Amino acid sequence: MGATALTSAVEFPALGSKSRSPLPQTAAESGDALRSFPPGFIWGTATASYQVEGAVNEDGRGLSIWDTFSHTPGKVNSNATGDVADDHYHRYKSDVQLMKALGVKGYRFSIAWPRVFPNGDGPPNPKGLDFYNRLVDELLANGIQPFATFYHWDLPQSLQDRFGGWEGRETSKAFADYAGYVAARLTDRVKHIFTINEFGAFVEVGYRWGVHAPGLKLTGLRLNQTRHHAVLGHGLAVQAIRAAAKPGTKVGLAENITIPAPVFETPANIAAAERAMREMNAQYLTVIQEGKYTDWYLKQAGADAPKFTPEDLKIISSPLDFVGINVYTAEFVRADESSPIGVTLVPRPKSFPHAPSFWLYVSPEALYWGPRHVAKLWGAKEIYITENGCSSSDEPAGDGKVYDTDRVTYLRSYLTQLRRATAEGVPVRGYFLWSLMDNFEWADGYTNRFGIHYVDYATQKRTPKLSADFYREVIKRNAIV
Ligand code: GBH
Repeated sequence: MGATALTSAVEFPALGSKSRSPLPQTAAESGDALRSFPPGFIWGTATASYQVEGAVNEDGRGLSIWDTFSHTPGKVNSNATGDVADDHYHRYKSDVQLMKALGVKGYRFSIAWPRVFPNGDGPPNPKGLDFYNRLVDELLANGIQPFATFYHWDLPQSLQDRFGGWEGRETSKAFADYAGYVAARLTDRVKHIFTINEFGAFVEVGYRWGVHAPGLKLTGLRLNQTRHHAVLGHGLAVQAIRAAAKPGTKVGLAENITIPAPVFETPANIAAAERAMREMNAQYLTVIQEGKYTDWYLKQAGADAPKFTPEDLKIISSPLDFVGINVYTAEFVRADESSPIGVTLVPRPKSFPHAPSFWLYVSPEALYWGPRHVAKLWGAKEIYITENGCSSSDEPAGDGKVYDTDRVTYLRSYLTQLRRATAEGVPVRGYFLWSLMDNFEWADGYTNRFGIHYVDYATQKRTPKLSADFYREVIKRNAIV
């Protein structure tokens, strides 16, 4: 296409007229008032151990439930595994350089529990932790703050075998011991810790739907008890981390809250969305923030309600320094007096736009309502967007570049909603884009790419996509471009 093809036949006489002020040249100039983020905002990228590291048999790493699951034929698209993934275990130094080139201020990665404790409990494997020591040092040497997640789903297989994984209370205890051990050794340099990534995903998808490891289909009391042990494990870990960490360490979590957004913003719909927020997250963030399960949840569960003690609830609701939320999509709701909690879910039409990941409905409003609910309902003083991003078909063009304009459009519209939140004073301190690079997308294998760097899995070559160029500009200007 030649440049002339870009010449519009339409004239805009008003733009040239002296009676009007000239239009800004760039979106960023169109007024920082509309586009920019608070000073010191932490722009980052995120990954998770099993999705990027590979090196599954190196330096004494134990088996995780994802090794077992991905090696079971039929569980993962094309029977893909994380055996090699992005080979980040060996390439972490050049991956840090990718981040440096973007200008990110923070990197959210996860620690593979079975590298540190190959059996989940018992003797530690110092060589496993050494990898994270090297990674953290490399990040700091390049001016990037490390943000560590202690559990992003790669549970040691041994805990699954002995205790049924999170079905057993023993796993919650083992998690706390592991968390304390790591905190003692990393918090001289790592100042932000997320205990667990996405209770609402690994429990529901792994233990209820059977689509993720360990591939179980629990119901009733067993499922509710598993949910309870997940939040209990979080609370025990918060206490263990506080006991072991250097002063100044901040602890939180990274939850994929279900985000009810008012289908349009009337006071009644907004109030309904706030009620829905508590109930739709009752088993996870709500009990963590409030120290009790909602009456509605317990009533619905009836005889299947989880068994717990008042002490459990205290542990689960141990105070946090910040709340991290992973934000992908929203659920639209409206006020409805005929519903017992005064709110109804508005159904989605088949035509509702979504990314190649079928579940990823494009709903930028989630990035406004998610943090706003967390701040308003629970008074969170610090919020991080611990993930946000989208999949795209991502085919390299003739020049080798990936022109992922869909991802750029997605990111810009979501960030516009996040900007609305920060402008209103919602205390969002940072944003971690999922993901730094394409990686093992769980049961989808390598099909759905979420990276802003394209990974050629045959050569492990990383190439910045157009979205990486976009993000670099956002970071440079601390503003939406
Ligand atoms: C995040 O989950 C994860 O933290 C991250 O590891 C992942 O790569 C990223 O998003 C992109 O997916 O197959 O029907 O059971 C986002 C929330 C929860 C969305 C689980 C997909 C599975 C749907 N995810 N869900 S289903």
